[in-house]
Amino acid sequence: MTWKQDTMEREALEALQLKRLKDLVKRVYENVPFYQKALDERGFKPSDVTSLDDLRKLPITNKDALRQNYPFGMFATPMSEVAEIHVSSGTTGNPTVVGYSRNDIDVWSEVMARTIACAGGTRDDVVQNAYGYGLFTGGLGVHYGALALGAAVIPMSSGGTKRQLKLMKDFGATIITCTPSYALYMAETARELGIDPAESSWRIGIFGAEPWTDGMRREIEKAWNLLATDVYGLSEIIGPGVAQECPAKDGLHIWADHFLPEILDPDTYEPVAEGESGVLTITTLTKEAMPLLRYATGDIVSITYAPCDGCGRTMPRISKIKGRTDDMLIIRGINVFPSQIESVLMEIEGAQPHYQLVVTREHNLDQLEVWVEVDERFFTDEIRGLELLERKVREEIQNTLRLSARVKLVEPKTIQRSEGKAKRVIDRREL
Ligand code: DLL
Repeated sequence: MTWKQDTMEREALEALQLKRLKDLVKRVYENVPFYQKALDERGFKPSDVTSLDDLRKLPITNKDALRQNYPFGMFATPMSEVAEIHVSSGTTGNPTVVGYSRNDIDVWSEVMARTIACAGGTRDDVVQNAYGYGLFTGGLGVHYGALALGAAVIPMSSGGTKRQLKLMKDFGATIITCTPSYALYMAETARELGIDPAESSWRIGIFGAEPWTDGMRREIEKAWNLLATDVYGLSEIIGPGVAQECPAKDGLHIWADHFLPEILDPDTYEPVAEGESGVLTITTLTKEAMPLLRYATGDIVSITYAPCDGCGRTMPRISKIKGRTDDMLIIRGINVFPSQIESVLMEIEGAQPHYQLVVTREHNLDQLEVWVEVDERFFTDEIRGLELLERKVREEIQNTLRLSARVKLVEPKTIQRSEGKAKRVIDRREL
């Protein structure tokens, strides 16, 4: 099922975006002191928006602005209009607070319904929702979308793996929604319990909230015998339901009638050419309670405006997330994203999709240690097998990333499992 907006001609989409942008700039200017000040400083008035190109004249918003205006300084409506509040867990300082009006919840329901439909879901599906419910946006976002689509939703939340497996079977759930790392963890647990995950009733997985590669996708699809699709979103913009892959798996359709994307150079914030990588920056065209102008997500992607051969949707497609500006490790001057290492590992026979990167500094020199779980048989085989594999991992990382790393092969289940977002990097350098 598609929504009529999904297949809008580009011209009509841009006309709608412009209309919404004009209204948005007026609303934030009148209601959010932070934006009024930023626009005044630029000598820019809401009536100056005459084309989408004027977007470039608007200020960039980043996470710091949200933190500094904690808790409600960025809200554009009084609390009487606010229907729901969520929080994005930060590791330092104040968390980021996001507010939704009643209409924002309707928009969220719509974009999440479009998201589930884009993955191939219908009202006949039974959605097992294993994203965390609570302040995290994953649980309720998927929940609202499933309801709006007319599907049945089982509000599992994350964790309780045995119960997840039991209810999947007893209820005949057809869609699973959770982080990709939790999908792998559940497969492992199923096998331990003597359940063959490949016989599961799940036909589609809608996985996101953390980076994962196509190699990881293959592992999940093989384990669960389902179609694994990628869902992207972030609390500040709305939660899950910003962009979603269709079964063609050729980029994530971003719902650009609500979320206006720009891909910018992370240093200059100038636009990069179509197809080039940059920071995904989003203007929330329709949000009422906490609208944002040009929010720099920190996520690195490229974009294409070509209609999708797979599903016919015209909504632009972003690539899978290639990394984050703040996740980029600089090791001895070389820029490395954890996802690049994951891609290398996933090509190596015997390496498992459970890994962690440990960065230290010894004698003023950065050291990268790659811990990766390998098949059980390597530990029962002669030691030679382990040595050869270790060398292979080291060489492949060297060849692909021009980076020398120490490799530590560890036994299955050594690396900590996660029911939500996996922790891939341990940076012990005190920078
Ligand atoms: O993770 C919202 C969400 C819930 C998305 C469920 C998808 C499914 P936050 O906790 O605010 O919100 O984290 C947002 O997570 O900026 C990305 O860096 C990362 N992220 C989200 N989806 C993906 C994805 C939710 N599909 C941050 N691939 C974002 C890679 C992702 N990274």
